[in-house]
Amino acid sequence: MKCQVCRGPAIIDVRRHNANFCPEHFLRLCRDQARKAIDEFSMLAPDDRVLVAVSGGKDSLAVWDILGQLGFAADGFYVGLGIGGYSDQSRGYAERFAAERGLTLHVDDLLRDHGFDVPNGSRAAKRAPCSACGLSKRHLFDEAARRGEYDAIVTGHNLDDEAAVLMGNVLHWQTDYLGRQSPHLPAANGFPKKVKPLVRLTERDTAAYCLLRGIDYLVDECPMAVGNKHLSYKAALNDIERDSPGAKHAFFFGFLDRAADRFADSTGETAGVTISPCTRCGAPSSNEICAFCRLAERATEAVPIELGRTRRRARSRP
Ligand code: Q46
Ligand code: ZN
Ligand code: ZN
Repeated sequence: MKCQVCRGPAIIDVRRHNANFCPEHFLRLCRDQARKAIDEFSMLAPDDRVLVAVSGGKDSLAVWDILGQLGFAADGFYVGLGIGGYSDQSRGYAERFAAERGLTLHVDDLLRDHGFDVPNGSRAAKRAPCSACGLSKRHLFDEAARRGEYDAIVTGHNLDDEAAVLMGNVLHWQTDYLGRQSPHLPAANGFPKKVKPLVRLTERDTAAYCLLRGIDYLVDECPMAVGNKHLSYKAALNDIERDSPGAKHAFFFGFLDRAADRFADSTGETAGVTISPCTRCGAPSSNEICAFCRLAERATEAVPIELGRTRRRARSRP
């Protein structure tokens, strides 16, 4: 197996490109694909201040590393979700990555800073754990970006993630979600810009990238992901990809090229929804009290509060 660029010994095959690569040229491919995604979707300006949503897993650490290699000034933001040992370990990986490279990592913690965690929040609000978790992370990332005056939030979502989400949205004809399924959501209504530079890379690519770059990441999946429908969509797409290399890419980028525009009018912003500041926290919301504050209220009602305990804000937060 020879590298398609230098004809030296290859260590990885990338079937959707019908090519093999040596370590050096595989790493270059990953950087080039991220650069291409950034340019193709006008994700970032060279002087943008970037906040990376970091989980301690391979995708978020890979995107943080690639952004640095591409010359962007990027800080990280980690949210402790209170999911037992998984959260403790993931925080450790995120902190070590930042410390070893002299990068700035801001840390927020749901229980410490907001009085609840994902398990008790989801129980109290009668929401699936991933629903309570996703809502909390979106809110806290948005708030961190606003507080720290960052221009963009970067997430490590890759092609497998985006194709699986697209499959779920198509299966259920979630037209409002289809209208927003873009790797670049521009800033609007007080929400910061959100971009996904790894949208041209797969999970296998980012795992190989981390291995080759010596990035230590948390391999374990979140224990609360069990039963998450996206995992079954990913498995189905992997089966299709095995017989049809490039199918995932064609599915997702074909949608963006040929169909996404048709759903643009289905998004909340153009469907007559008014956005105003949440009366509790000031975050932009379509309700008087934003979804996060409502979740926090229900979740903290259900949690016995220790006497003398005050909710405090972390000094390290931006
Ligand atoms: S962390 Fe949170 Fe994921 Fe765990 S509870 Fe679900 S959404 S699976 S990215
Ligand atoms: Zn090579
Ligand atoms: Zn609020």
